[in-house]
Amino acid sequence: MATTLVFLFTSCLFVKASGTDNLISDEAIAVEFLHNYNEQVIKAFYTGSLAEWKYQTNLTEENKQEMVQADLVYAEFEQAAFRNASRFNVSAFSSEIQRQFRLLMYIGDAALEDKSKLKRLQDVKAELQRLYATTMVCGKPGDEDQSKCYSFDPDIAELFATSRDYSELAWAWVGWHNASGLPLKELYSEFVELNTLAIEANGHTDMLSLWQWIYEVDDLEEQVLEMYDTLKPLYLNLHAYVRRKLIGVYGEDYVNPKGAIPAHLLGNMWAQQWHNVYYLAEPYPGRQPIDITPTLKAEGYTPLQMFQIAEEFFRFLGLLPASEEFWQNSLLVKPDDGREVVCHASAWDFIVGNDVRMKMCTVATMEDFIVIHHEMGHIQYFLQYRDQPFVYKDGANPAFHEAVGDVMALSVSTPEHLYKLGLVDSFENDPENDINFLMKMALQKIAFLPFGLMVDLWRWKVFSGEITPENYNTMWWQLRMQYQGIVPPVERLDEFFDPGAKHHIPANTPYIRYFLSFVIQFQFHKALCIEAGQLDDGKPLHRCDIHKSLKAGKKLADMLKLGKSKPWMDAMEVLTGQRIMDATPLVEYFRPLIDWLEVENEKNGDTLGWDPTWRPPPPQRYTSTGSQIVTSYSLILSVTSWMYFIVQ
Ligand code: X8Z
Ligand code: ZN
Repeated sequence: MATTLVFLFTSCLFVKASGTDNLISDEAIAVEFLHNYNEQVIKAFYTGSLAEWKYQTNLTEENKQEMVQADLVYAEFEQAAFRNASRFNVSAFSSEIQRQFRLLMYIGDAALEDKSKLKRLQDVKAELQRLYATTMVCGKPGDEDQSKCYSFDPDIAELFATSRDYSELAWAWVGWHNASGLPLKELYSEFVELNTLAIEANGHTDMLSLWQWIYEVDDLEEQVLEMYDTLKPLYLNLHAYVRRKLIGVYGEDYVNPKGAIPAHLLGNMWAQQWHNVYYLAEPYPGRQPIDITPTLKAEGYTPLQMFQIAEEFFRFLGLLPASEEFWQNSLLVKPDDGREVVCHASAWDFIVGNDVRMKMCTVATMEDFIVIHHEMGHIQYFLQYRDQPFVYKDGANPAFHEAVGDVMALSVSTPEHLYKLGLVDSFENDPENDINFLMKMALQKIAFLPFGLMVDLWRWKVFSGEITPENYNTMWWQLRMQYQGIVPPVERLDEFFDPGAKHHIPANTPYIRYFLSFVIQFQFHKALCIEAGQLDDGKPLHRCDIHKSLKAGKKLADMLKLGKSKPWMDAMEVLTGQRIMDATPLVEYFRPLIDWLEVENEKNGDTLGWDPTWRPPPPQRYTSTGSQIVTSYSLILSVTSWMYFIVQ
């Protein structure tokens, strides 16, 4: 297959170039070359994507081998494309053709010419994904059968979202971090070495410099740090407020009024979004309901119905319907036929026809309802730019791709919209209900910002060599402490590998895209609300719902259709009239809550920030599995089987 493709690809060019060594300056030949490339890359990409889908939806050794082989075939195709493209002198071509060449000539891992290294890199990547996705946590305290094990989706995720038991949460936190992260450590450092070779072979010094190239800026780190500086006061206020509320549940011994927050108490394994602890942070208890999980469960909503609701929202904006292939080929629930799958939600563009798919182990919760909208945003982008050449079938920048579905969710999450959907039984716009709603949104959006930032601050330092395997974990926790103000429930020294306990590290999915998306989605939201006439009568931004606005839908589609054909500043201008990523609309959206939090924190004498030296005491009941060694700050427990340890 590969040889045929490569031959076709090169022969077409050689006819025109007729054996000369000189670079080709004829733009007409370049256009024909790009045309041929587009025809052929689609087939090669499709074959590779199918193999990857097959593996991620059935993590067997056989499927892994098949995928690695397919990756190598695709790499050969890309190498040939690169070689052929190098025969052109692009400098005199139009900027549009130059852009296509520039994008085509970034070939990722395929730049690694040493075949055995390339194969090893693909093997390591596939194995990292499998190890993470198949992690189980065993030996839950209180379980009669101590050999019973739990996977993250749905068991551990649900425990984290619902438990208020300090020790049980600590068990799940330690169990997950030990079982998922630790076994990846060595493989991850090998991955860093090999991937660095690929980055260098593409002409970049390190990962940050590669990503700056992708974002078409030369000061990405400075830009995001500056952006975070303007948003930090919001986070500090939210942090102080939630910390005080946590003290109300767990007491001052476990949550220190001036300390960082224990990482396992925030309703999410990575403390990245805190909406699951809304119950303790609700500013005005007993007001209008804003959590639809009870309704989804009580009324037995199926994942398919949840997807249909989301898809309808897009269609009612005049956007594209999900394709037949989407409904036929997607995996919307975790298979119960014994297959092991990568459960972390993802959207896939197979490029050929309208073959777009979703892979998600959906459960009936509000969290998943929001994730569905997020993923449907990716699907919509795929469909909108389907007529662009291959190299432009991408977001204007990666953050744009992440923002589309979240923008929809900003409208869908409003109490008024949930009421329209029949998912809450009452709604009333008043200032106290607004503050409750904004608190819920802040726990999703503001709480995320420092995590969204620190993941890649860590990864960039790993790939620049500043962080080495010996201090992977210490540096991870240093950044977690510095930015998020959280502390692990037990000491985590460098023998552990806690970054590996987060999907995007073993999967090597860049993360700064989410930080930026959480900022620009409010820019997009505001622009669409203006277009929908939602803000005309002085309605505040957080109450805007663009539901059924064809004008807003058209404006969004105009931007999405561009794909990556223009620098992101141009795409941003089409939708917002601005050429920068700007945090002002986010601040405007949360303004009533920010003012409320400042007053509240001051009234309670809360100090913003945290003392980085404070550590939580060991959990009262403590447990671990197998021969793992769990180190706590004041107590070292070495366990051989399972242990359910009562300290007091
Ligand atoms: O990974 C995702 C999406 C798929 S692109 C579900 N997100 C990040 C995460 O889960 O860590 C969305 C928000 C951040
Ligand atoms: Zn996404």
